[in-house]
Amino acid sequence: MELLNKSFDFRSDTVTVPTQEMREAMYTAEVGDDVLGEDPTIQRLERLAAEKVGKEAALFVTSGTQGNLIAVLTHTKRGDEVLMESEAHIYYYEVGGMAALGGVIPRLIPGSAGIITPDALRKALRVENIHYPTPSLLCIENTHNRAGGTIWSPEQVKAVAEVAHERGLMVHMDGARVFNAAIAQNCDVSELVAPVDSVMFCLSKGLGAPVGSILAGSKEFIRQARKCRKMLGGGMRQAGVIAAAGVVALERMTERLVDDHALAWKIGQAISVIPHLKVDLERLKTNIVLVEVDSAWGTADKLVEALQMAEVLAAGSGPQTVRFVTHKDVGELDGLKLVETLTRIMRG
Ligand code: TLP
Repeated sequence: MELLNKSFDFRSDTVTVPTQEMREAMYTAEVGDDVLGEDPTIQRLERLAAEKVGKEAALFVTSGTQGNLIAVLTHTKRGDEVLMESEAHIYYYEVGGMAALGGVIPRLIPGSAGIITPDALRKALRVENIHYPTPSLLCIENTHNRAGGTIWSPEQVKAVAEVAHERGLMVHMDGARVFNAAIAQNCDVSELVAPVDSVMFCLSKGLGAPVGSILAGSKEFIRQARKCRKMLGGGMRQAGVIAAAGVVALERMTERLVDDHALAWKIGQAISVIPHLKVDLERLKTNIVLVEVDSAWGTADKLVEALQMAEVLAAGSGPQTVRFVTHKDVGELDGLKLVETLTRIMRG
């Protein structure tokens, strides 16, 4: 698709482009062969990332999808059962990688706003029986994408992790937007991920880096994950040129996520009074605004197309759901343009 005007691009925070500071850091980055363990910029990023999330070690990976896949492959063996919420990104949007490449079977637990309760997890964990696959991993998602950027609190994470650990499962957090989750509830990201064995987070979403994600966990887990990344073709040689932007993302871009949340809230409130559109403001805690389109008016696709004609880009998230994501490359004026355009379309 030809990009009409990048200022009105609400499809995702993945569309953010690197800042000037990132570009300069990339230009001057010291590099080496990372497969041989010789890229100083990647080493710096991995140390910084591990420190930020309070884990022993971290690994720079190509994408969130690769980070999640490596976590599943490292924590499980073929035939194992992996538990997750029914609308989990790992299940919904990652091309079935865990089944195709890991040979594991997903077991879906219905959640509320993307959150699984300890009771629901207990019920899903069956008592050992010769007929059943062996459950070995629980994946949770914070923030939860398809639920609308909803957040797990540190207590909620701790409660399900305790149940999983009691039953001998490992716990992985798909924390693509975990810095959004932390800042939205004013807690430290390390507190939020302390109960989990591994966490993946993306540098290339709200934090604005052009490429890359981080997988963090214990030293031994990361040693195995590094080997797995190599197997998947993710050994990236002089990738310090992109890791340099990741360092800037972690040092400079986490605090500004509050601006994305404030803008999303403003947009959500304004949309909630437009005819034929509904927004669940209770759920709107971070940078994802989910909007339900009244079927009497039409479908989500119809609305996305009408917006596109007016140079506003959004994404469908279901037959009647449109998603608007705020990020560093959209501001108040873009939000205003979005709301005005929606008002005109729905009234027209
Ligand atoms: N999500 C993308 C699309 O894949 C839908 C988006 O635009 O929101 N976990 C979560 C929770 C994610 O939201 C995403 C990306 C990923 C993992 C995968 O990250 P990438 O795109 O880097 O592979």
